[in-house]
Amino acid sequence: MRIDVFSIFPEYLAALELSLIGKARRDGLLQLQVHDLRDFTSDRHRTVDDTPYGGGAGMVMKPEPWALALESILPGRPVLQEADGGSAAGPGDRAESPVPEPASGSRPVLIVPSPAGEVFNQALAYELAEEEQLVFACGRYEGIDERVLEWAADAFTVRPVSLGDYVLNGGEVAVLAMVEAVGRLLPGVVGNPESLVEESHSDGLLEYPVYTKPSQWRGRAVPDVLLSGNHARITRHRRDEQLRRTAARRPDLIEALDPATLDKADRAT
Ligand code: 6GU
Repeated sequence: MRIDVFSIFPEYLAALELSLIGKARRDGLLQLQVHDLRDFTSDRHRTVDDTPYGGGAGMVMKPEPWALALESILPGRPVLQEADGGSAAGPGDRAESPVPEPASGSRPVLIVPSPAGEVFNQALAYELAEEEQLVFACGRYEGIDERVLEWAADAFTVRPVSLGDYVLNGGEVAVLAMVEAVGRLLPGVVGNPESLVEESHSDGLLEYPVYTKPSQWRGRAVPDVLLSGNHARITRHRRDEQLRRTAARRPDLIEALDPATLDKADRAT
């Protein structure tokens, strides 16, 4: 997978050099490039914002730096290329010709972090993990001129995406979260793929509680069943804990469950 991130604070994304995602990049499983949006301005002050039409508080990101930035990573963008010997062009002539589309013909997905977007979740992480190319456009201030999103829809699948119902100062922290959630689903990134199966949200429920040694700690015991060696009972216990915890903390997830995925013992819990 290839990921491009555009931001006026590229240093914010330095954390993507660490841990699992950093290793995936060094191992070539993920090609991730962070770009400074100000490199696509042409005035002395490298201006990326201006006052909003219609008035109101704050500033809006200007459209042209965004267009130049997004064009810079499009495969179809015209580039100067050597003309081949068989063409009418003389030796040493240069002709413009587009970089070819990827073989699959799939369009890059442009993700625009915004509290006004669809809410990011594990299902969307799995969906994005199937894409060849993701592009993240980090807005700051009151957001990006809306025409950029309309214009970009010619070349990208545009998806405004939110982390949840609260407001951040810009998209950078949201990109850290989304790239980590998507990146860990790519083949080879998580050492033991089994760990992706048993985690929270993989089956629509929250994860069961976990314990390690010692079995007695500051007057608190690990549940007996986990020391029993009876794997059928352990599986049932963990499933019950998932259901109890999800009902208590996230009743919305219980409502969204497909009843066909529940067994008789689940319904009793
Ligand atoms: Cl994706 N961006 C911003 N600026 N604020 C947010 C968010 C995203 N998700 C929740 N709040």
